[in-house]
Amino acid sequence: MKQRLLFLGPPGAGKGTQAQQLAEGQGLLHLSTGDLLRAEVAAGSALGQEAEAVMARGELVSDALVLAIVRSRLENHSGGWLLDGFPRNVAQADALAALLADLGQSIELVVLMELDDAVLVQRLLSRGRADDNEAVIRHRLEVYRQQTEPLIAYYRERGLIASVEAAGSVEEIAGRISALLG
Ligand code: B4P
Repeated sequence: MKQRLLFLGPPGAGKGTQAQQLAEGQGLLHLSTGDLLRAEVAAGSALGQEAEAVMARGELVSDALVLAIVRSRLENHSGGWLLDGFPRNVAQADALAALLADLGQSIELVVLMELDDAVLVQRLLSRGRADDNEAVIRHRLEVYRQQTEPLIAYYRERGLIASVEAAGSVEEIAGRISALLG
């Protein structure tokens, strides 16, 4: 089974939900930059204070900050991993490629979770996290279209993308994903 995975998709597509379940089942390191940033905010660290206002607006935290978090986790880990919510733009994807080259590793598959905007907005509104009000959700979708969506072409050119329809129950979607992993 593929062991070095990246989950890509709009906010609310269910990346975190599926990534957590798959990582637990397969014994992979689950690296969610969103969760790691929220943990820093909760701890009140200097990094968290820098990230908090940016996240509340639905914008992307600085590449340098996110990269430092990912680098420290991947450098100290030897098994498989699943990156969830990272990279979020082409600069982060290039930095990840450089980091993986340093570590002598490579991405085996990019799982692209696809879902209609109307369903995304509904899911996030019912979750109700601090950054889940309608205006901020709409802005996060715009940021996704402008900054993250270009990664679909980026990874498609590298032959790594596999798309998954992200509508349906959590179990149905998990089944579709595991069918892709071999
Ligand atoms: P993230 O934490 O990555 O969150 P997300 O994209 O909003 O959600 P995700 O797709 O993981 O959906 P989930 O499974 O939770 O980002 C939050 C913020 O952090 C960003 O806006 C940014 O500011 C910052 N950030 C993170 N990474 C960054 C980076 N690399 N660079 C810069 N900034 C970064 O599911 C959503 C909801 O749907 C949940 O309530 C879930 O229970 C529900 N759900 C899931 N699957 C479902 C299903 N099949 N049916 C019905 N509901 C379902």
